[in-house]
Amino acid sequence: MKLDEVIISKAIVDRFFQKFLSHLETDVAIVGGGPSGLVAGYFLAKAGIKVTLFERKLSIGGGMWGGGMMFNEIVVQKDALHILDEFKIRYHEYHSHHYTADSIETISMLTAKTVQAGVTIFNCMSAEDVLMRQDRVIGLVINWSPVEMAGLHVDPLSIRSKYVIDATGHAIEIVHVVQKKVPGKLNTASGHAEGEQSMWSDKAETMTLQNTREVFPGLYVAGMAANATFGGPRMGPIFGGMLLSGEKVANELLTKF
Ligand code: 48F
Repeated sequence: MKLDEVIISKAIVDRFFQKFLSHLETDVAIVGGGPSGLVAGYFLAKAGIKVTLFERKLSIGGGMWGGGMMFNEIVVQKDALHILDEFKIRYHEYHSHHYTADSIETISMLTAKTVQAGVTIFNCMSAEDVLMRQDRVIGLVINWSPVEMAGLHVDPLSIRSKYVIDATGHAIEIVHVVQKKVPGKLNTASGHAEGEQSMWSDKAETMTLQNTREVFPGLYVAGMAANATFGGPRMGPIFGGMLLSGEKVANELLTKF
C-alpha cells in the first residue's frame, strides 16, 4: 500500500469543490440541520427535488442531541410515529400518546437517510443574508462559520435557489434578516416576526404545524422557527411537531414544482 498525502489532499479539495459548484444553483435551500430541516430535506429529495442544506455547526442535529436537559431521550407523540417508521427509528410506548426514542439514534438515522435520499449538506457554513429580486427571496448569502465566529472581515458567497426554508429554530435567523433588510412585510398578523411564547407543549405542537408555511415570497418557515415567526408557545423536548413540520413544508413545496 502506497498512500500519498498530496493525493489525499487533492481528492478532498477536488471532490468538495465539485460538490460545492454543483450546488450554487439548487431547487430548495434549507438553513438549519435540526430535525425539521432534515425531515423537510428528506421528503423533498425523495420526490426528486434538488436540496441543499446549510448548517452552522460541525454537527448536524440541532437541539435534539441533548434530549431534555442533556438526558438523551426524546418524546414523540403518536401522530408522528409514521415518520419514525419511515426513518427506521426505534421507539417505545411510555404512556398513551407519549413515545420515547434515543436522541442519538434519532439524529443519526435522520441524518443518514436524508443524505442518502439525496440532500447535500454543507456543515460549518452559515447563512448570513438572502438574495433578493424585486419582492422575492431567490437564494442565500453564505459564509464559513469560523469567519462569522472570529468576526473576520471576509465577504461571503451566494447560492441561488427557487425556495428557501428557514429551519433555524428559536433564532429565526433568515426571517430576521428579511424583516430587517428587505422592503415589504412578512405574511404574519403584524407584518413582523411575532415571537415565541412560554412553554405549552400540547398547544405548541399543533400550532407548529399550522404555522409551517410561506412567510415571505420564496421563504418558508419550519420547526420551532414556525412558532417564533407566526407566534406560538415553545414545546420543550417533544419532537413530533418538528418532524411533522418538516413533512408539511416538503409537501407544500412539492406542489410548486
Ligand atoms: O434548533 P433546531 O434543532 O431547530 P428545529 O428543527 O428543532 C427545534 C428543536 O431542536 C427544539 C424544540 C422542539 O422540541 O424546541 O429546540 O426547529 O436546529 C436549528 C439548526 O439551525 C442551525 C443551528 O446551528 C441548528 O443546528 N442554524 C441556525 N442559524 C443558522 C443555522 C444559520 N444562520 N446558518 C446555518 N445554520
